Amino acid sequence: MSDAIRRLDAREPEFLSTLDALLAFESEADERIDAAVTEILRAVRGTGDAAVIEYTRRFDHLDVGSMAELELPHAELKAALDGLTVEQREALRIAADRVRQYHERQKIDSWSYQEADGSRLGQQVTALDRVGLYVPGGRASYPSSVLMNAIPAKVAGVGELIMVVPTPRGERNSLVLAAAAIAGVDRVFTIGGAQAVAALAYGTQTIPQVDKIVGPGNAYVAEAKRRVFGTVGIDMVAGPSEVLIISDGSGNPDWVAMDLFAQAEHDELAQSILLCTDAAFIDAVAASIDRLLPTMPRHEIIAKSLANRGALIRVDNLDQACAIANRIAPEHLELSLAEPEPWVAKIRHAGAIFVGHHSVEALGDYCAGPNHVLPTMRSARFSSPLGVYDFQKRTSIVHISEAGAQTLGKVASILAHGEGLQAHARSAEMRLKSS
Ligand code: HSO
Ligand code: ZN
Repeated sequence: MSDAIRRLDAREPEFLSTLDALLAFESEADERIDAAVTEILRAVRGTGDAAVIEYTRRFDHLDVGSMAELELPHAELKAALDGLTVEQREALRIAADRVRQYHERQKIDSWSYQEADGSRLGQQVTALDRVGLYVPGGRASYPSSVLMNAIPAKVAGVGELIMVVPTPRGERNSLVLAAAAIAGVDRVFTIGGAQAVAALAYGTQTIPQVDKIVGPGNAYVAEAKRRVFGTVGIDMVAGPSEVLIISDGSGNPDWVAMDLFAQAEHDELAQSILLCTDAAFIDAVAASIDRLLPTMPRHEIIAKSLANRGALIRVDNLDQACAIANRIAPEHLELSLAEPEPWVAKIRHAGAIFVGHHSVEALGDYCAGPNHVLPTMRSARFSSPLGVYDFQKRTSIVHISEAGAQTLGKVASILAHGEGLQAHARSAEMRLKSS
């Protein structure tokens, strides 16, 4: 029997505490990271371009004389796109179009309503002026994530979208640059790390200050984003990726095993869990894992991830599975069920729900249309997928008529006196026609 992944039984008394321990994930507070980020933020704030150039030389082994050399002209993005195979270019285009169509529907519009006395109240929606998009270098540099972050920003109408991506020793990822071209990114700088976050947050002589920074990054980037929050907005600080599959045993065990692998191959800390009502099917999935794992190029990462944080869990029935799913609040939930539709509404907490045997997470990761930037670490209890609304903001509009000022003036005056705020009371009372 497979020892690649732990087996649990939800009917055992210790189950919930075992589950909670498995879910717990602490991003370790590292004092060295704190100290390094403090220094980098201070230096970039102080000397701008010069500090960014120096850190880029030190950390990315890229030696340039001026910041202008770290900006990629549009022609280079276009060249990256032209250099792809026809299939790659077409696949990126289809994915981008589908993501755009989906996100178009998320746009919120301004609204207002008029009251009987002629007063008008409303909400005016505007896009952010300027947004920074961080794209990591190295293993987790995903062109699909460029699309998922950049397209909602563009759909919202963000004025200028500035991407930063480290290119250690000048090595560029042409799929990432091509995705930036397709998504309509306005400017690209080949810088990374905490220094790139600082440059976007504070602005330098060359890099304009942005209003919000989105996109994933390593521990230094995450810490830098946390620290500049307030000066600029940030998106969520994401944890390792997670999938939870609920099965009634009606699926193909190889498919389920591969879906668990797809999450596990992201990261040794990624989490892949199966909840299943059918003991024989769990055995079949375990056998599929054992057979398929050695065939995977990333088998080492997958094996570590499954051993660290994975589980095959036997449940009594689908109601119990849904209750456990809501406790886990997973980033991705697959309903691998013969009749999945009735169960969708029973899931209250999940970043995205994939309904039925053909709705596999990998499609959502690339091209179904919804965003793949989703709440992790149980934050689906209180937050939502990245969307157009993250790049729009709202302003309240108050237009009170003379008649409205009479009725509201009296109400405000009473409440202001109650709070001991005389100027508030007087400024409301002054609008009252003396009666
Ligand atoms: N599953 C990841 C997104 C991704 N997968 C990018 C492949 N590329 C987090 O939702
Ligand atoms: Zn993925």
